[in-house]
Formats: sequence, structure tokens, C-alpha cells
Amino acid sequence: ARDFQHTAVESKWQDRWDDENVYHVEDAEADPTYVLAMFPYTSGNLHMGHVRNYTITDAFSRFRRMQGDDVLHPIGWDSFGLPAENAAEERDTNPRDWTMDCIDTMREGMRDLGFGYDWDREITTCEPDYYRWNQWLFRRFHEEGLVERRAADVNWCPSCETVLADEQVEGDDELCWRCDTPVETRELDQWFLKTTEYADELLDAIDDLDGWPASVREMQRNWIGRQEGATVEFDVEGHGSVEVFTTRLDTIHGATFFALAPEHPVAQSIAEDDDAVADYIDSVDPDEDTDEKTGVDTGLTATNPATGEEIPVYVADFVLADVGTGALMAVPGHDERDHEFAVKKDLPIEQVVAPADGGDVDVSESAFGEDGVLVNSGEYDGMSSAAARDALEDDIESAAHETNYRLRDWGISRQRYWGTPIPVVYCDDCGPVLVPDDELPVELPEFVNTTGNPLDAADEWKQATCPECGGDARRETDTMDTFVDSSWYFLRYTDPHNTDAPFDSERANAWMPVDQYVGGIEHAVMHLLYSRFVTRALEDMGYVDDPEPFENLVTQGMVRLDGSKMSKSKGNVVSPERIVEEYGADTARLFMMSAAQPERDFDWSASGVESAREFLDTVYRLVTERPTEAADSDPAVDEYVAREVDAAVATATDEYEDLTFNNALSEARGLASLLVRYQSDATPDIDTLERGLSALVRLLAPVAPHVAEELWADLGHDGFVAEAAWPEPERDVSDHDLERALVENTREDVRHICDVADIDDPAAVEIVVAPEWMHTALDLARDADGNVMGAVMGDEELQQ
Ligand code: ANZ
Ligand code: ZN
Repeated sequence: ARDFQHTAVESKWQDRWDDENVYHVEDAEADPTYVLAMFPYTSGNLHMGHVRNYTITDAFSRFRRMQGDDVLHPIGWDSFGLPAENAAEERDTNPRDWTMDCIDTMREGMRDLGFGYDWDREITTCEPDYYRWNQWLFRRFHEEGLVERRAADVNWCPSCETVLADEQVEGDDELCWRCDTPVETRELDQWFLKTTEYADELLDAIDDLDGWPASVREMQRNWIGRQEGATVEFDVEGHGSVEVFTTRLDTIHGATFFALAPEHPVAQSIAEDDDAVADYIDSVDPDEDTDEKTGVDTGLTATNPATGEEIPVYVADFVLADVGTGALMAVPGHDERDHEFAVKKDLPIEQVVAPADGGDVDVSESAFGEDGVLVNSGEYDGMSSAAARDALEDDIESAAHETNYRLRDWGISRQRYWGTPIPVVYCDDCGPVLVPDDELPVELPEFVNTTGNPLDAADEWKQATCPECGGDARRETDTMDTFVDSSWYFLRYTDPHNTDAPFDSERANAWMPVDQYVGGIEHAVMHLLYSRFVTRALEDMGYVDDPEPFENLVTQGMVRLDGSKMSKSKGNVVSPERIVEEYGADTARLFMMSAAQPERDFDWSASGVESAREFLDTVYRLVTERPTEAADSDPAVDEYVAREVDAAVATATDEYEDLTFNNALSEARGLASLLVRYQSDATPDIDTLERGLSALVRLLAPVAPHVAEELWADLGHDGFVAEAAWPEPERDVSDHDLERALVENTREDVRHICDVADIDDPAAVEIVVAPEWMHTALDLARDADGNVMGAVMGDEELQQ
């Protein structure tokens, strides 16, 4: 039997929080803390991933609020995008109605989970009062020269009938991220935001993002992909100089053939007089990804500028048109791809770099790809690869240092309805003209169900007047990538009702940067990089002070079911609503936060849920059935308990600060069982007990806020526990410092013992401490995985 009726308790407190507007915050004043979860895509229902993500930020924001900070913890809806259109099609409705229904359902779900959001700041990206500022942003970026229109090959999903960003094309098979259809290539006029202008800045600043996981920083570095190299020209017989890009100019003496991408203009021009080359180019399907490298000998030669040697020219499919210059010098001795092709075509393979350590390699077997010492390279022999690159860059006339990037400009045009209309009209006389600020927003017309882009079918809407000449013009029918919406929404939350600007700079600066951002690792590149880019551009324009939007980032792990990800497509979903109904929101939240620290994956477990609920029942009984009449207690026991309460509070506070809720909660569990024993095995001192209970309830409040409110009231408090002060250890500060000092010494001691004894296995170490430090020492002796290193023992003689 349960000790409390969770449904009644939870809805009671949810109503009271609402009535008193507990989570509303005005402007940032005292210690502003901005806690943000990546806002949800409006897909229909909350899933366990949402529950985990939002519980993390909710618990942390409650913790900081109780510590007296002004806390901004907002929520909104990422509500434009393809899935709404697809759903509308399937369900015979329209994207707006479907989206609004989803929002209502999800809002209700969040309320049931007890998340403390400032609902006055709710934002919905598909509303004109939000997306008009995307259009405003487009204009500002245009003024700064950060917008460009150009014809470009785009990824085209034939099923979604839309252009996809590179990031939306998945895997080696190049499948659409939404529908898994193989992606094709098309050339269209597109609007681009020039992210590449910020490539260096974005890359260099990653070094300072020390509140971010190393993995995400590395993914961003790779995505930007800065590469130092050189361009150099080879003279191709009958076609003049052709430039190549190489990161290994030091290997140029080993260039034994030259290769052009099929799309390269020189390849095309060779094909005009050479049927075999023309046939080969026709036979290559750039969309088809074959592991097998193919190519054709043009019969022409190119002159190696370092050696003067004539080497054969191939047209080959492993040379990519959009990488470097679309042509390469092939060095099969030192590049794996070139090696494979050389073996296939029986081309010479030469070694020009030897391992620096004097070791032997056989380049006829496989390419030696590392830097080393030059051999077979004339006057450069004996030089290190790095020195040779510099020397060759100086010596070869056509060579020039070049920095290359993997990062491309951000193509934002989408040929779909459910997005922000790009604020442009096309005039026969003036060409593309931006819609002026005072005519924004350009609102979406009513949805019409057609195959293709509904905006193309909106004939009346399409007609416009040219802002420049007043003549007839036609509206841009493309809408913006929804990643534009999410690239600045965190700024809008700071001033969500502003009708004159996307946000007021002073307000934004008061809250920004986001102190703690939490979301999925799937956003490591796109969303997080676009947000950094937009924030940097806004900083350069003077709209915000801080160039980086997110100071600390946590990417939460997955909630799995028996080791596999919970997902609709796998049909292994545990629905949050059912758990909330059966056990209560507090139980769901407590289970999730206890199971693992935020970054880790964990398995859903019915017994874990059950045990979380049992713990709440225990605490409920402990508080509501506490003795209230004074009796004679044992001062030594009381002192011991008081000390343990302090220790639990101090440790749990640190753990909350680190977002290691699982550890904070095991502290709370330890405290609860101590208080259970104190009540049942001893005659407790009423004050000590109440102090313990009051600390316990507050330690639980961030994670189990409803039952904590109920018990806080039972302990005789008037206000909300959500607004109560965070507990603090009762000792004076010096005592606390002493504790800290001992804590650190103990940690040092463990390390020291390991060092001196050269013990590989710290588990073999004995740690002997005074009994009162047992608890602390046990915690300290844990390694990164939470295992206790060594044996921890208490020794009476060490007692102080
Ligand atoms: C000569 C060389 C020698 C290279 C060597 C590498 C190693 P990675 O290697 O991925 O960092 N490259 C240049 N243009 C290309 C194109 N259009 N398509 C395919 N590959 C191209 O990228 C840099 C290298 O990719 C360049 O350096 C070039 O091969 C090749 F031991 O030049 B290298
Ligand atoms: Zn005009």
C-alpha cells in the first residue's frame, strides 16, 4: 500500500505553484542563473528522453533558486519543420492545427511532471511574433554581408521534396535523416548564411569552452575541419596549369600520377576530344557510393613542378569535385587512397618519406601515411616532413600556403511550407529585393494541400510589390531551415514579449550566457554550431556582449530498455504518462535522476521505479509519523546525528552543483536511513530530528518537488519549499573549511600512497582515517567510475 496519494498531492501543488506564479522571474538581478533545456520539437508526446532532459534542468534550476539565485528556466516549442507537414498529410489536417495540438499535449505532460517553468516566457517558433525576428535577423545578416544567394548543388530528398543540409544527410549511403530515402543532387538558387566567415573564430574559441564535454568540442573541431596545406600547380599537356590542394607537399617527389574529378573543367574539356574519357565521365554516378575506385587514363601527362618529371593524368571518381580544387597529385607511397588506385592500375609506387625513428616500411605493401624524414627527394633528403613542407612552399614557384575547411556555408532555403518565409521578393527590373523591416513579418498564407511546395501554389500570396521600384514582384517561396529558429531562441527567452526587437540587449546581456545548457548529443554539431555562429555575428553587430551562448553544456545519455534505445520505431517505449499515473511524477523523476549521472546511458528498470517510490513512501512516513514530544535523549547520539546531517548537506550540495544528482540522492538516502534508525532505535532529540528531516526534505525538493512541498507543509512551514532556503551545515565556516582541508588531504594521501608504493592497483590501498571522516573518505576514495579504491577504515586513535 502507498503512504500517500500521488495524484492528489501532485495536482494540488501544481495548482498552487500556478496560482502563486512561483517560477516566474522578472529581470535578472540577484545572481542570475540561466538554466536551459533544448526546447522540444513538437512531435506529439513526451517521451522518456524528454523527461530525463527536462528533469535535469528542472532539478538544477530548483537547486539554484533555493540557493537564492534569480533563475531563468524557460520552455518553448520548436514547432516548424517537415514532420508537421508530413503529419498533416497523413492525418488530413494542416500543419498549424496539428502543431498546436501537439503543443497542448506536451504542455499538459510537462505540467503533470511538475516542471517549474516560467510560462510567461513560453515561445512558439511557428508564430509570426517569433518568426518575424528570423526575418529581421536575415536582414541584419544581409547588411553585414553574411547572406549570399547562389546557385548550388544541393542534396535533394525526392520523398520529402526538399533540399537537405549536409548535416541532414546520413551515413555513407547518403540517406535523408527523416525518411531514409537515398538523397539526390540538384542545382538550385539558394540562400546561404556565411558560416565560413566565422570558421577560424568558431574553431579557435572551442579551446575556451571548458564547460563543454570534450567529445562535443572535438566533434565541432572536426566539423569545421581546418586543414593546413598548400596549393601547387601542375602543367597538364595541352591544358595549361591545373591547381591541386595537398596537406603533404613534402611528398611531392613521390607524386607518380595526377588525377582529376570527373566534374573538373579540365576533365570535361579533355572529354570533348576523347570518347573514352567522355564515356567514363558519363558512366560515373556521383550519387552512387561505390567502394571500388574507378578511373580512366587520359593518355596525357602532367609535369611535376618539383622533379620536372612527366606523370600520367587520370580522371577518377575518388577525386571529389567539391574538395580542395577537384584535382590532386597522387602519392601512392604515402596516401592510402592513391595506393589502392595505383595497385589497381599498376602505377609506380615510390617511397619519399621514411619513419623518423629509423624503422623500415614497405610502401609497395601499404602506404606510409605519417610524417617522417625525406628520402629520394634530392636536396630535401634528410629534412623532416614539416621542414620540407616549408622549404618546398618557398622553393616551388606556384606553391602557396592554404588553409582549407570542411565547414560549408549554411544553406537555409527549404522548398517547403511549414517554415519562416524568406523575406525576399523578385522583381523583373530590380532582381531579388529584401522586404523592408516595416513590412515584416511576411506571414505564411493558408495551407493548401498539394504535392510540392504549397507556397508555390499560393498564387495570390505570391504577388507582391517591389519595395524598390513599386513594380510587380513575386515572393520568394522558399522558407528557412528550422535550425534558424533554434539558433537564437535562447536570446528571445530573455525578452519574449518585445514587439520592437527580437530582444533588448540589456536584458539579454543580464542573463546571457546560458549557465547550464542540457540536451541531446545529436545536436553536438548543427544546432550548437549555428547558435555559436549567430551569437558571434550578433556580438559583432553590437547586439550582445558575449560571443559564446552556452557556458556549460551537458549532453544527457539515453534511456534504454534492456540495452537498446527506447524509440517509437523499436516499439519498446515506456510512456511517461503511464508511469506518472501509476507511480507519480516524483517517482519517475527520482528514478531517472538516481539511475545514473546525466551523461550516462541507463536501462529503464521496473524495479528501479518501484524502489524510488518506496523511498518516497519511507520519507513520507518518516516525516508524518515523527515523534513531536520531547524526551530524554543521548547527547552523544544526537551529536553524531547532527554531524551526519551536516555532512550529508555539504556533500549533497556539492553534488547538486556538479549535476551529479545520483550522488546527491544517495546522500539523501543515507540520511533518510540514519534518521529512520534515529527514530526507531534511539530516543531522538526533537530539534535534532526536525533539523534532519527539514534538511532531508529540502535535499529532495529539486528532484521530488511535490512530495517535498507536502512534507515541508507538514513540518509546519508556510511558504513553498520551492522558495525555501537551501540547507546549510550548522557548523561555522572555519569548521567547514577544516573539513574541506581534511577532505583534500585525504584525497592527496590516497594519491601519495599510490605514488610512493608504485601501486598499479589502487584497490590494494588501505586508507585509515578518524571515524568521523569515514563517510567522507569513502566518497573520496571513489574513482571516476564510482568504485571505491582500496579499503577504508576508521581508527579511534585518529579522532580529534
Ligand atoms: C598529396 C598527399 C600525400 C596527400 C600524402 C595526402 C597524403 P585528407 O588526407 O583527408 O586530410 N585531396 C586533395 N584534393 C582532393 C579531392 N578533390 N578529392 C579527394 N582527395 C583530395 O585531405 C587532404 C588530402 O586529400 C590532400 O593531400 C590530397 O592528397 C587529397 F601522403 O596530397 B594529399
Ligand atoms: Zn523592382
